[in-house]
Amino acid sequence: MSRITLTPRIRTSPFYEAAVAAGLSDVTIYNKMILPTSFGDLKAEYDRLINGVAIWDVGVERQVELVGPDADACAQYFCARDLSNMKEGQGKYVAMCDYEGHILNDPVLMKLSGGRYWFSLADHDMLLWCKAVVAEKGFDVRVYEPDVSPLAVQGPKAHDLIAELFGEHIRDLKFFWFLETELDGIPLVLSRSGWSKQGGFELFLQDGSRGTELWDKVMAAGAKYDIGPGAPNHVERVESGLLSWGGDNTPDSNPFEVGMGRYTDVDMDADFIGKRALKQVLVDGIERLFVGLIVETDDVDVWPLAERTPITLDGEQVGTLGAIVYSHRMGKTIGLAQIKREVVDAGVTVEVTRPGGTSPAEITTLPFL
Ligand code: THG
Repeated sequence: MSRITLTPRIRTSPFYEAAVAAGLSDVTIYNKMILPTSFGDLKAEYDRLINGVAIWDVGVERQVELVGPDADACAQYFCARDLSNMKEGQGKYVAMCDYEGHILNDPVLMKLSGGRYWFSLADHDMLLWCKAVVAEKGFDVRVYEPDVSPLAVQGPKAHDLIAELFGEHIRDLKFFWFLETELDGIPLVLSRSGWSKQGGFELFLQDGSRGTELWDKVMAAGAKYDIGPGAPNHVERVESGLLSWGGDNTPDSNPFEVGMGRYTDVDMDADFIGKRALKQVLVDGIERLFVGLIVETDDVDVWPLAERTPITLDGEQVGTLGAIVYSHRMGKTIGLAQIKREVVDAGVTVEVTRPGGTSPAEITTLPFL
């Protein structure tokens, strides 16, 4: 076991001090920031997410803001999803690709008032990419990282808790829609979103000096629901088939190979980065699919997976394993993988390399639950 040395190169979020005070035990690095991963009892954190309500510091979901006369056109140029019907107050899950059609990120894009957009990003250097493209294309927009830090409140009791803090009207908020609001003078955006399928919200704090204050208010209101600290839950997200960009996929993956085909509109009128390459992918055929695996093993000690491992068929590599967990609800060990299309279509049993050994695995569709 090694420890992480904090330095000014690695940013902490406005909720970091509150998380440490709450007993933070494990962290990882994400977007060059500290991402909490556990408070010392992974099973209790899982149970709280499935049955109760949990609070997560996800300040690592860094924002890139676009603002200016060309913001609509610029946002569209970055996204492989048709944004023409997008409304203010709405978020959409989008793929951002490079010119070869490889996916660079899978953010939630939010359309705010005043012609602003936020890319709420997964792990990559997207501010650099966005600044370069905007400058080269001559879009009339400002691109920068605003003072915004998401705090997730997830689980079946999140709705009652958030209704108590913000009012009953929040129950009408549709999935991925949001309100620009405040909590006792703390400016924030309240969004019905989050990296779990258990329901919940994200509070996008807009004043980095008030992280502990916001955390404490949510904890105080959540006490009667037995709220507790947690982190983006690896087991639940595998069960739900939610993509972890950069972990589940190889760097040369296109959106069709990470399960984002249904959010990819190559036939729209507007141009976007990677459009020509993605059209060609559909002509040539999609080579790999993002699938679930049910792994035949009694060894439940399969976490963490420190690197993607090969998946083989008759000794030949046919895919890569990106995640493997023991599912408490299924009572099975399950994984997420990219596997060659013809192997998926054949429905055969493959062999996975996992922490501790190799095991046969059956291919299945996502989500598991
Ligand atoms: N919230 C916010 N920003 C984020 C994440 C988030 N940035 C990083 C990362 N998570 C981005 N990745 C995802 C992946 C999946 C989903 C959201 C963000 C998600 N997907 C649902 C699904 O696939 O079933 C719903 C998609 C849909 O119906 O449009 O929720 O969590 N702010």
